[in-house]
Amino acid sequence: MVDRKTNRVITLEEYIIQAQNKFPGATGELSQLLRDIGLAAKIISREVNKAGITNILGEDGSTNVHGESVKKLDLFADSQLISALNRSEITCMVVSEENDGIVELDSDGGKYIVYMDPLDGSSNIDVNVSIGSIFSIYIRKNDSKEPLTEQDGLQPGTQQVAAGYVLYGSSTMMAYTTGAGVSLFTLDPSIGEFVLSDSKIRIPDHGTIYSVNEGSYHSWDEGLKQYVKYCQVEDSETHRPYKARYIGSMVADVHRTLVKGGIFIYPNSSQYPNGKLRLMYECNPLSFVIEQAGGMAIDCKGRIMEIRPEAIHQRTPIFIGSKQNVLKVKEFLDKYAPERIQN
Ligand code: AFP
Repeated sequence: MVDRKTNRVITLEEYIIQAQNKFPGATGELSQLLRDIGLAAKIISREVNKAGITNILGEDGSTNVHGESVKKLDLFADSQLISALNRSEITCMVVSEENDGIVELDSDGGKYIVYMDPLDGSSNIDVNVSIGSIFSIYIRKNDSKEPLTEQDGLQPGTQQVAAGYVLYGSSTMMAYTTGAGVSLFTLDPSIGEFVLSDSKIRIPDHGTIYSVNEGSYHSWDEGLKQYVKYCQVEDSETHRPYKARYIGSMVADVHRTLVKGGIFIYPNSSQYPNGKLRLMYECNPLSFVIEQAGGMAIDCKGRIMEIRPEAIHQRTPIFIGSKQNVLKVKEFLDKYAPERIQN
């Protein structure tokens, strides 16, 4: 996108400052935090792009808090983001997929709490498929003189002050929201800057793509099985059969859903009774982005962002995407499990 007055591209830095100037009382701290994340994202993007030609690919031999093997780039991304956030001393605490407990930062009264999945979809790294970083920002509620605990971070997604993701794909893109729509940036490698691609991206109300790991079909609830059958039936009026697309990197699957519409699903199943994806650093931030773009995100019962978290690494089922598609899957879920319906 080009600035009409100056006829030149708008960088992430400029955009953040312009947005901040619209709020005369703003301290500039949230803007700084977003710029810190943008800087770390550029460094991670550079390493992701040269992963195949350095010795950075592959597993480092350890496992993370969920027992999954840790890839070297995961650790690199984790440390880059933490040190970028540490530098400006406005973030008091980070919760990361890569760390079991909370990570306290060297801030003197810093009020922000950042959740992040530094490199989501990392099992795709070795096969050169898109991966991403996800972030979610909250304000600390209790007195900054009290010692920090996990409780400080256990806030529902509706309390997020900003959230977003960086997608390392055929190009590197960053999308974020502060609750006033979703802005999308593309990294221009020739100038080393994120430049504005869209300042108010909207998800289509209805899409013709469904995205779910169908290999797990037999472990799903009946409602979901019936919904997927519905997606596969021919019906010209509703543009069915829908296309099936599943990358296995939530950021990439949700980004496609944001741009093209449709639905991404990671359900509860007999294998994962509470779903697999993490509420605080995968589902809440991406739900905030999708809702701000006009879409919807629910678990089996209600809105993802209204779930009261009980643990920092909690999991949840998720159905996220275009409004009409999410409402339709909800119809099927409710029909086959009416006891779950929330009033
Ligand atoms: P990894 O980071 O271990 O690759 O997991 C990716 C992820 O958390 C999410 O990004 C995907 O949507 C989902 O897991 C894929 O899970 P399945 O392999 O079970 O389909």
